[in-house]
Amino acid sequence: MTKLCVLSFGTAVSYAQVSTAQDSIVRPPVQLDEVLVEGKSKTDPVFSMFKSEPEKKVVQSKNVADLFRDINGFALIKRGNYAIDPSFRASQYEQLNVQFNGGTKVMHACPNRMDPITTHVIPEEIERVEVVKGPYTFRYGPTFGGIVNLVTQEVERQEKGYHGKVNFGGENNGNAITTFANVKYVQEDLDVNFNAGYRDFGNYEDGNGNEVPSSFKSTDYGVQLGYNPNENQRIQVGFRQSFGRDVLHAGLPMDTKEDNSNVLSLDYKLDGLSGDIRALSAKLYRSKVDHIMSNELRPSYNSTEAVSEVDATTLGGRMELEWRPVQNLKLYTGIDALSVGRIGNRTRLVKRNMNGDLLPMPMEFVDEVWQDAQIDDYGAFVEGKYPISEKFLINIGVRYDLVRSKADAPAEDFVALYPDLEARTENNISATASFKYMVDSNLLFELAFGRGVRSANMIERYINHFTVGQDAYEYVGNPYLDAEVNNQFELGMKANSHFGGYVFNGLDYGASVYYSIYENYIVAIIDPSLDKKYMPMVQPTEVKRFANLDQAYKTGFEVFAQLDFLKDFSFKTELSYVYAKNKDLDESLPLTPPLVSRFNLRFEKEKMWARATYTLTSKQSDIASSFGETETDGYGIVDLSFGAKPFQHFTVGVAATNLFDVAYHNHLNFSFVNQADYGRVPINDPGRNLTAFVQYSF
Ligand SMILES: [Cu+2]
Repeated sequence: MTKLCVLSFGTAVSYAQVSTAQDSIVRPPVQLDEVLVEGKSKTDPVFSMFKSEPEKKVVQSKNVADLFRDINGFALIKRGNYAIDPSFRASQYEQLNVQFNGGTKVMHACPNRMDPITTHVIPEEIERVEVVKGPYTFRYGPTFGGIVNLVTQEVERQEKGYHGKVNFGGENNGNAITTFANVKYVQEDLDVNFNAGYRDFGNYEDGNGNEVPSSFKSTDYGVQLGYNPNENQRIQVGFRQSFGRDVLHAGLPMDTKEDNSNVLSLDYKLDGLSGDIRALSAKLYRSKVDHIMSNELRPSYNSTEAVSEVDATTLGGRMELEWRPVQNLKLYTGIDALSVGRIGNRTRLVKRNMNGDLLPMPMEFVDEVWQDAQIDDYGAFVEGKYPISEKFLINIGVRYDLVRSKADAPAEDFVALYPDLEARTENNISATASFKYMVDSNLLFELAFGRGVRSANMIERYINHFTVGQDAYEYVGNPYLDAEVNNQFELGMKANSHFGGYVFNGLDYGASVYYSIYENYIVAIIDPSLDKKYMPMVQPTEVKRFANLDQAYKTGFEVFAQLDFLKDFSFKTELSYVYAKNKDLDESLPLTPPLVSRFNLRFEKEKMWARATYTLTSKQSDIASSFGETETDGYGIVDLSFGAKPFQHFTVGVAATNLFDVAYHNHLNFSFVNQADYGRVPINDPGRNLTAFVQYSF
């Protein structure tokens, strides 16, 4: 009898699937997992959002900054125009779980983060940016501050046959050019996708007409092969390479000569099962980054020639099962692994003594940059979604991480500092519970708690007297750091209403408020017991060591409202604010962005679209003085863009960013370092930039 019930239930479910599938005429192919599923608010994690770039409405070639610019709550950490890291609600770097396509990671090789994950992809390739705003799901790896999933083109969703596009972009500020080509061939059981791009950016000028050393060249390509053995399975292999050349970093002591990366990934999905197990997905990947940087073009080259050659190898994978143990309970169980190994040295040729006199014989020194460090994380997770009632959904998840860390080639002075240095194992437990209350299809309330745990990264553990911060201090790692913990609470709502037959057609609005209690927050603090290793006479003469804070927290909110009017127009306003406090030092936590308000007027028709944005960034006076931060003035920036489809297959676009040529810098920008023409002042952002873009697609 029980069996029969299961059977008839199974039939009912598959019947339901068939009837929904009929709407789209053919059954959609199996899709690989992403963090969010469009239009499935019942399965998406709580407090998630995505930004998709409808490629037919494009007006300019993208850069990494553009991927995040319009997402409320995001800010950018810039070391120049190339090495740009996203920051979300004052969480950054490894505090954010940044990945490609539901789990692939590319870890940087450079101790100065000249090569973050965002530099190893063609921005035009990114079709969608998915965000989970806190530690509210642990299916995609350990998550402290949130998940950022960069989704490249999903070929399996595309129409059958040959497709492709070619585009060219030009920018007047910095004489930048970008080119990109894509060809794909999609069949029922087989698909191929090929991308290639080349970008050449010159130095940009700020609003005062000063040139900022920021030029770079990058060449990228990627191939992806998909095979669907039957309608329930998909296998996908991807390989991509990226070559950065001659990258100038205004805010770092050296420049990139070469940065080569490659990523190989293998994905498998088995879907549509009808027993207790409904789906299986698996992923394996390997990425490698080789990085060479030098100070050849910098003032310090006169006294010391320095070249660093560093490599990072990342290996990882995940396997997940989706279960339906009882009716309506969606249970996910899985394991994952992430292993990062880095090697490399800095070679210094000292040509002058401390008084500036030429040495008769230059002296060569070799410094260990990474001390052959390795960090492995093995995780297991269980997460369940259950509708308590039609409108009330609960999600509970737990995750365990075993983190192994070691340094195979520690420097002598590092061993002297940490005599008992050996491999270390940490056990981390993360957990989350959240609720969604769907009052009706137009009103949603969300409530969540998440405890996200992050073990220290390799810089925080093993860096040995390098200037890796935004300030000029030498930093020393601490292999015994406790993992930092984010206990985040969040409450939010989203609503929309549509009115027909009026001037105003619709109103969307939403807000969320959060509070994070941090345990063992990791920052670098001046340690009087340490002596400076390199150039001990040059200020600052103190040394910083990474340490755990006792008490710290952050709190903040995001609000948005969008009004649609006259059918084709919309006006959107967004606000994001975060306040962070380091109670131990009675100051803000570093890298806390100021209040940002954005006003956006948009016109959109099938063959023509335009947009005006006014972004008002407030003054930031809540600063982390111990981090070398200074107050940053507020500023307002106007951007305009216009695009059209004059003929079939062709899209053209023009845009003006920073229309009024305002000279400004964001609070999170790095300062100039080791530059002939600049003292240690924050790097200004680009002044007015006029861009043009053409795209042919078929
Ligand atoms: Cu570097």
